Amino acid sequence: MWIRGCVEWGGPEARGRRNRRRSFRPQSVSADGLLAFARMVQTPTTTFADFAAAMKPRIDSALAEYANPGPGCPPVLAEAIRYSLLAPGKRLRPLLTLAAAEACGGSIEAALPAACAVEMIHSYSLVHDDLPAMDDDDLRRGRPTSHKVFGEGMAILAGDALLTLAFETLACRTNSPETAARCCAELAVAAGASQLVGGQADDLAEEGKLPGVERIERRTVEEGLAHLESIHRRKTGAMLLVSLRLGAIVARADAEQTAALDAYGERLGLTFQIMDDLLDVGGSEQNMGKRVGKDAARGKLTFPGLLGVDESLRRARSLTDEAIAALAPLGSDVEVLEDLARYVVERNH
Ligand code: GRG
Repeated sequence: MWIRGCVEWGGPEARGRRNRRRSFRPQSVSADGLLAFARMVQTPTTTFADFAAAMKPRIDSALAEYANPGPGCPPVLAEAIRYSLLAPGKRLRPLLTLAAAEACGGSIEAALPAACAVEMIHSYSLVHDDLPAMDDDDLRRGRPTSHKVFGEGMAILAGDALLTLAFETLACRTNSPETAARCCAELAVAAGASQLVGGQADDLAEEGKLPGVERIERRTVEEGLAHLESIHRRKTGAMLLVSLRLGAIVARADAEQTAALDAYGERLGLTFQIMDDLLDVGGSEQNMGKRVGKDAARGKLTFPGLLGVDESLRRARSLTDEAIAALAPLGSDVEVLEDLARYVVERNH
């Protein structure tokens, strides 16, 4: 099962899409659409909320325990690593790992190192994404970004250390060497050049931030959508999907269970990104803990920009229904994953 995943994810999806300019116009968003969106994001869910409330302290204390570099690590580097990793994030990816492990009959305890490893990669990607050379942000998780506090050089190094710490955590703390090796291989592909990093590169190219790489000209909404989905399947979706797959590996899930989680994860990833785009339009900086309204200001390729708020919401809801339906082969132990999918489409941060 994991080999199938590696082959699929390793495809050269990103190649050959550069060197042209894009030319669609972002849509403006209607006040009614924004109002419906604002009403919707106020509805909290319970089952996932209970699971998250119980699991987040365990995730946070495991992260704090694992992120203790040895004596060779300069104190300020250790501080920068812990500053970003232990900042108050939603912990969505580790929660996915734990919920997937549980849905496949595995134990939370055994899945904790894998859950922390995905959060480490996620944190590194946020630290690097916030740098001036990338998204250039000064606020993340309600706090000044790493480079604002520690300087650019130290923020880059903290990100590098988090990336390698993820693999050290998997290799040294997972129960069996075989499970550790499978998890490392899956995570390396998801975080690598064809997925997370490749999606980020195409996203930066889209914004004209990679000198020498021209933006692609897309004449139709369909072309824009296909490119947008391709970016987000890699940049955002791959890490959500691998979070589920690591839970499945640790729980020794069978092929049918893994396929169900894949189908769920692919839809969840796209929904997450649509909502992220919508929250950039209609969310609040206080709830999000980061700047909002940046996408429209930059004329960025986004779902609400291409489809409008109403159609983006309709798609997110329909993908959520599909994600929940995809869980059927897993049987009855899927309430948390079902509710998590609803949370993603209802979230306000
Ligand atoms: C630097 C290789 C590299 C990749 C960066 C993470 C990322 C790729 C970009 C961040 C920009 C962004 C807003 C992406 C959209 C989806 C996303 C990853 C949002 C942040 O994840 P949350 O909402 O954050 O789960 P918390 O802080 O709650 O963990």
